[in-house]
Amino acid sequence: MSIHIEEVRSQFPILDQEINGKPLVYLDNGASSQKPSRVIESLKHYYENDHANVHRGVHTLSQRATDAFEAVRKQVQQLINAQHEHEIIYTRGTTEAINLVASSFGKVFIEEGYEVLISTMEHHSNIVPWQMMCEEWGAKLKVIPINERGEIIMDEFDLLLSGKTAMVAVNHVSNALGSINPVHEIISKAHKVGAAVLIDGAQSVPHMKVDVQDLDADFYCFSAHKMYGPTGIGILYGKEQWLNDMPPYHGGGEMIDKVTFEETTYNSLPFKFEAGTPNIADTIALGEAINFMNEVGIENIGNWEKALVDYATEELLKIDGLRIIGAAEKKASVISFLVGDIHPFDMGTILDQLGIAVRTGHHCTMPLMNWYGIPGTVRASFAVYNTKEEVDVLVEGVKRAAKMLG
Ligand code: 7TS
Repeated sequence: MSIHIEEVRSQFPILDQEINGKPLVYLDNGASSQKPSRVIESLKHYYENDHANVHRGVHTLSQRATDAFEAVRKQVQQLINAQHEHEIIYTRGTTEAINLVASSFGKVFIEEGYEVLISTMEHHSNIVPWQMMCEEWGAKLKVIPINERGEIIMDEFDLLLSGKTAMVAVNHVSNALGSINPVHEIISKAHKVGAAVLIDGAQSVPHMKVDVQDLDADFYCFSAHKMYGPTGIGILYGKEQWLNDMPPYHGGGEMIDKVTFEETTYNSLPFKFEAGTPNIADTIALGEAINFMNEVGIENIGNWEKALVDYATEELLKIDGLRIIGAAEKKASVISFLVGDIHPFDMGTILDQLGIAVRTGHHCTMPLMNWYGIPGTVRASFAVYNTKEEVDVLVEGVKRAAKMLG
């Protein structure tokens, strides 16, 4: 099977518009992807027909909402091949998922002198929560170096790993460079010294098949809004044993078993980590996003995007003075670049005039940009609905902007 691009595109109403008098070319999918009609309609259908609070009513609407809400947990379990449904925790997104782990894991498993390893190419949301955790418990944050191509240097990782390593937290795919990291190897090496591993999958789940059991990941996090789903809902996968041994993150309704003024006992998984009324509508709509991805085929999505990245790389490199930041051997969905000494913001502004949406700046990876000694990049990031014609528009746009600004 391959991609029927017109059929795929026609499912995304937002793409069919002009920006500044030019057809929209949306290449900011790393920040957030657009939504197919079925996701948008799911939100409307839910609020028009099924809305009530979940897990607490005997009435029909509450049961309907609960069934639809819980059915998505099963879909997510299948999407990433988790062993148990209760290992899927609903969060607001990747950021909240990482904060949950850093906070709860830290309380039980981090002591003074322990170490947490992250890589040079982490998103701020996979840096700051660990800094906060280390500060709180007297642990040390260490950074795994990368090479100029934007690849983790595995020999350096080996040197950093020790009996003191309690947690290794790295992304599966870098949002700023597109590098696909060897997480399988990272996990197996970390486990040999008894460390847990959290994988930030915000940029991988939308583009490739992920199997958390095959990876043997302890924690795996991602956001619905980067995978054709709504904002405000994300997933924390955690191995049952870890989640059982970790204390709750937030206190409140839903996460309790029994409450007295003296003492509270906690609900079982996954509810122990889901205090308060959850994001019901967006969770249900995430189910439609997963249906969309499964129907197109996750491998087809990845292959199509790879073809776009390869084509764009080839064509962009023909432009005088253009350099691509991040040339990892294995790359997905992202191209970051600079042209001469043109500031990324200026380039982005002219591209917007031409209807082309890219992201410019540090992409929430300031330490990585500092490492490269650059203020930021222009980033084109692809989704399944992008076309080769759009790559051509980008390339022409960059040429034009370079001429104007150069
Ligand atoms: N981790 C990675 C690798 C990301 O790319 C992002 C968001 C996050 C974590 C945070 O996800 P959130 O859904 O909780 O915000 N990345 C980007 C980006 O590249 N441009 O805008 C957001």
